[in-house]
Amino acid sequence: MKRAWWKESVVYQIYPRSFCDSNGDGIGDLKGITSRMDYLQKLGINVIWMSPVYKSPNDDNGYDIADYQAIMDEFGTMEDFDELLLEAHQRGIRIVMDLVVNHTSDEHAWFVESRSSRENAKRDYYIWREAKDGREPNNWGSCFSGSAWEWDETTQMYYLHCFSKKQPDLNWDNPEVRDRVFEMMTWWCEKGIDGFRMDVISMISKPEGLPDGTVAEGALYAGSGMTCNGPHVHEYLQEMNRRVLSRYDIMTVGETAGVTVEEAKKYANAEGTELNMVFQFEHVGLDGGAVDKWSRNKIYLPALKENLTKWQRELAGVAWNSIFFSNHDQPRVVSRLGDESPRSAKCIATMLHMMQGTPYVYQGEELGMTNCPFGPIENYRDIESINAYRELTEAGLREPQELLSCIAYKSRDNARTPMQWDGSPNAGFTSGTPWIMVNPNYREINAEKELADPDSVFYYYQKLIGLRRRSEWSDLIVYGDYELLLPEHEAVYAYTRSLDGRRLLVLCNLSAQETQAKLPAELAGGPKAVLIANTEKAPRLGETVTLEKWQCAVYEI
Ligand code: TEU
Ligand code: CA
Repeated sequence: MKRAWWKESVVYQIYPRSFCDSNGDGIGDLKGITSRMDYLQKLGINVIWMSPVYKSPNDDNGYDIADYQAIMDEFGTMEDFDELLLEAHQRGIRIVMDLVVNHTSDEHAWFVESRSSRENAKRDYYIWREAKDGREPNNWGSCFSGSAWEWDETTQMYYLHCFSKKQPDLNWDNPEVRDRVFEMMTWWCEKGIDGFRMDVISMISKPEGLPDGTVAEGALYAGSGMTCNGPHVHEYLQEMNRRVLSRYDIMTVGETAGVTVEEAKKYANAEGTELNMVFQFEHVGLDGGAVDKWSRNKIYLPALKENLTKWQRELAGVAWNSIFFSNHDQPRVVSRLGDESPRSAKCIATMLHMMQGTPYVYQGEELGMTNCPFGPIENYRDIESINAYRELTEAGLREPQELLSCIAYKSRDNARTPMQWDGSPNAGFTSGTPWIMVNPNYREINAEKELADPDSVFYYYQKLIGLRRRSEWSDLIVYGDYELLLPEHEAVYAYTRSLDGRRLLVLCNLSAQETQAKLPAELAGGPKAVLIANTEKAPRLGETVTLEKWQCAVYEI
């Protein structure tokens, strides 16, 4: 297994809009992030991935970029960015930018030109089609409801937008588009950034002829799966790698919606001809509904174990895993897999952080921050939730109260409430009026309180990160082989990690009930060491182990 710094890293994702507001306008900003750099260094992470900070009208909170080489007004200035980069580097923390190049904002200069006339030199920077029988060119739906096509009066044609109508898809088949994107990426690399997280990068190559997709029972349009892992996607990423990525010591992670293990072996191949790793979404799709994500299904643990084990086994030695359950698009994992108790937060974290791959900690996850009781749809801010509520209720496809309870459980806004710094008004996030409601539990769950409590979720994450990055078990945790135990057990997630004759046993009772687990005889002996546990005493190992609710421990055996 080839060593690499990005394999030995722990990444912290910041959603700048909700992290820390330095000027009282209720919106997080770059100076706010810089002011919290010591907190991040204390946690022990060594890479920060920031969601987009570029100029944007914020139709999708920065994932609609109007100028890739300018900073969003609300977030500050390029000088503020340079200061943040320096402060991070001085602490040994690398900065990974969010690269959103499947689409731009409709306010980007390229699109303003492209839509001005059919003959404009930049017309083919985007995907324009004539109406078909007087309507949209195909039956694709936008991820944010409605058709994926928007009619443009000026030039009497439709343009494609897999997300909001203010996020027109770039035409990656046009070599000029690739040139412009690679020039911009080079500009950021020359500034000294340390990598890219690539937004929906699996969608940049559309299927030939843009054919209709299948409209699922209960849906209004064909899903975005049609656009994932398209015919030229690997060709374009290999070109990006040759022309930009391979020239810098940077880290790259693809957000590859719809990726399979087979595709991931190409995107994240060990030869390094494309990206270092990818985010897969099968595990966070296990509690989806029949048609879309709006359900309250719970994830069945054996199914989760089977899926994560597939990814651990299949990529071992041929590619590299990212490990996450939280980000700005996912509900809070302690509400989704746990019971919102600190002990369940630590148990989930242990299950994830002891696997092979690069772990990603999402802002507030290290505190055990939970989903937020938003209540009425008016309290939501996320375009995905608001549009889904309107479309599905107006079409009579979902009953409003039932849908609202599913939105409460799965909305991306659950991850976007302000970071809870302390028990002061607005959780210390802002001295102004926050752009989105603060979770009412901020007095119980906040960084200041947890920094004063040695038994807090924060210090548990600090210890987990320390074990991976700076301990005698680091190589074993980063590079050791993964082997699942007890595949059928409905409460316990147990696995081993092995390297050069040393072995770890990870035991997590991911349930609210005490349970027993039978261990293979050779694992039942007294451990050489207990690396970490979320209870005073780790469970005693034997043929049968009794685990309290949400109890976990990691042993060297
Ligand atoms: O997300 C892409 C994506 O797959 C999301 O639509 C995800 O499937 C959905 O939000 C889950 O409910 C990326 C960004 O992470 C997201 O924040 C952006 O809204 C989206 O792309 C468009 O840029
Ligand atoms: Ca601000």
